[in-house]
Amino acid sequence: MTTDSDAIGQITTIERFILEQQSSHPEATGVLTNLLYDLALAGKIIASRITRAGLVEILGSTGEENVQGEEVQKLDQFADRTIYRLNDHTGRLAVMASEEHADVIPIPDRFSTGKYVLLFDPLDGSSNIDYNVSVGTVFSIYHRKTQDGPGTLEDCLQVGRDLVAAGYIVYGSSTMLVYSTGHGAHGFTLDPSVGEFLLSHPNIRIPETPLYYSANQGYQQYWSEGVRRYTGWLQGHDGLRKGLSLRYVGSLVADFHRNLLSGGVFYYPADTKDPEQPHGKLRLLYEAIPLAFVAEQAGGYASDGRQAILDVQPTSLHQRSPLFVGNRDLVEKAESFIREHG
Ligand code: P6P
Repeated sequence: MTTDSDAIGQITTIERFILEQQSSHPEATGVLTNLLYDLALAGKIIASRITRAGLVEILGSTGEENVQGEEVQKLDQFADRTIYRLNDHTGRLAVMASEEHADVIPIPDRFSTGKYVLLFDPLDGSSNIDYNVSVGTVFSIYHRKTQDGPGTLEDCLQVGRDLVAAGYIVYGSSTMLVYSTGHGAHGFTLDPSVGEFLLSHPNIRIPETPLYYSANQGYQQYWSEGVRRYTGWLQGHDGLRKGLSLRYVGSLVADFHRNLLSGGVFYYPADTKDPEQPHGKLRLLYEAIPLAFVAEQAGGYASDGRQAILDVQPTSLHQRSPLFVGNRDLVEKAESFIREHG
């Protein structure tokens, strides 16, 4: 006979899940586990503030500009400070880097340093904040490369293949945290009534049959011939396949997350709209690489149009990169169009 308790699906908090993952690694010391806990806590705090954004007069810009030359939204600053304040004193990190800071963020001298490096985009898509469109936090975690003392830029400029963990938090109709430590991609949904992230999407696999393509076709005139032909192919213009539907939120984490669960491809290609930025708008270190890691862990793939994002050697903290990410066959098709037509 099935009792009520049998009928209820397993309820696993992210803390329990991370601990269970740690237990399968005898060498684990718990430092990474605690680092992931604190990122989940940051997500809860940021989610709480975003949910109330319209009520606490936090909307709007601070009037300042960040290193990207973009207006800093107050929620950007709040998210950035929240992640920093949860991690500056724990002794787990050698150094941090954030989209909101021009240089690496050192651990204050009064605190000890640790073996991990944390890179993050505290609130991606922040230009959408005032319109109540989903935004997100993206993070990457590496082992430090330098031996000891304060972490350096070298510790931050690592290829994605060397990631220890990466993930994102999407603040949408619900708040979800998706992360991977290289053993699959797993999704947790925040239950605000108890303040817990509960396992809702174990072992995410991108569906083999894609539904959407996501790109800002308003800039099509600035794309290469290969990318324009690729877009036509996605739309079914060659008659060989049914066209995909276009879905584009203009918030990377929201677009990525939807395609990860529905199947599809997101791309922000190199373009000629800004001669200063020939490699497109997205940042390699704390946007493309962590999302590429999650995508590959879910059976997908990410490319800059010519090579795997996870194989690109970063050379500067805020460098930009073209990004094609989603179903492997769709991303590889983009590479072949670019190879053939530029
Ligand atoms: P566009 C948001 O500002 C962002 O950095 C990403 O979240 C998003 O994918 C992209 O820019 C949207 O850029 O040029 O299409 O408005």
